[in-house]
Amino acid sequence: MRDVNINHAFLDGVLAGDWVDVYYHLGLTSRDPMIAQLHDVRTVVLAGSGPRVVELARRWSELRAGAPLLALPKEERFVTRLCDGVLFVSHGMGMASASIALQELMRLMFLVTRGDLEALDEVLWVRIGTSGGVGIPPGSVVVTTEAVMADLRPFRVLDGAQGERPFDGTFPRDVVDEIVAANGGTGGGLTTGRTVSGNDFFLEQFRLDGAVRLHTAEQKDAWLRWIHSHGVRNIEMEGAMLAGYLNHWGFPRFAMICCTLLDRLQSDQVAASADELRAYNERAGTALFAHLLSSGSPAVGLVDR
Ligand code: R2B
Ligand code: URA
Repeated sequence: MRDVNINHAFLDGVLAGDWVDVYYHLGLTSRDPMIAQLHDVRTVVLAGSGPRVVELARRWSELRAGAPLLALPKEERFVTRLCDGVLFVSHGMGMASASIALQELMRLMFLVTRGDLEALDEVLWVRIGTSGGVGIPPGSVVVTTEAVMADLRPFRVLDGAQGERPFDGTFPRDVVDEIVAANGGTGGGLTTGRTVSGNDFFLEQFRLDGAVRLHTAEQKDAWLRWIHSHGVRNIEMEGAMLAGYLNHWGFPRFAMICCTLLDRLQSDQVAASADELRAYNERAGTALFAHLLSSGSPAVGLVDR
């Protein structure tokens, strides 16, 4: 961990019990009795939608001999399921929403590990998502090596009048390789590549079908070919921030696994049928579970059965 970047000024007082941390959007506080249930969590799985979190957790429970499922009561913003050492949390759409979930979860993981840097080093974070593919068939699964914004520069936040603060969007290569290995290598619909994280589904992804349209078909085509020539294989809306904040604290183990719903070189509209979408979504989860069940996963073995 990069201890110097952890907000000790606030978080140490929470650990000491000097003040309470309110994880407002998760509907939990650092003094909630529910915290005791979270001490074994070493894997946090993030996904955009609540129903997808429920489905992922249900599948994980099935794979773990029917391990019990627990939920945080507040579901207004983010849906949460806890099952056998894995905390599943929805994060909504876009970096603004996902950054709220992530920051509250980083604080929560600091609390449940009692600020133990070695325990924090063990935590695996994985976002399971959907995306638009770039030059690969719909239904492909992309394991991200680096996430950048639409200009191929890293995620950054506005620092008032001081300009921008950039964050490192690289994903740990060893985790990428472990996921690929657990899934029998690349090919067969699984690939690695860079990912663009747009701040908008339409404009920053160069769609021509938004209510507001900025680009011509030629500009869209040129952008897609430009990002493809720089190794980008898919486009989504959270990865660059996710990697940026996790790298800031120095977490060594995190990944993003996204299925593609369409090939953006072919179309803008997501026209796949409900059955196709379900099958595509399932593939990213299957790739995650293959990894979690492969040896060395921190989640497995916490509960003996
Ligand atoms: C992928 O899909 C969502 C938009 O449809 C967004 O959350 C993302 O990253
Ligand atoms: N999610 C995105 O952000 N873009 C797509 O094209 C599909 C899913």
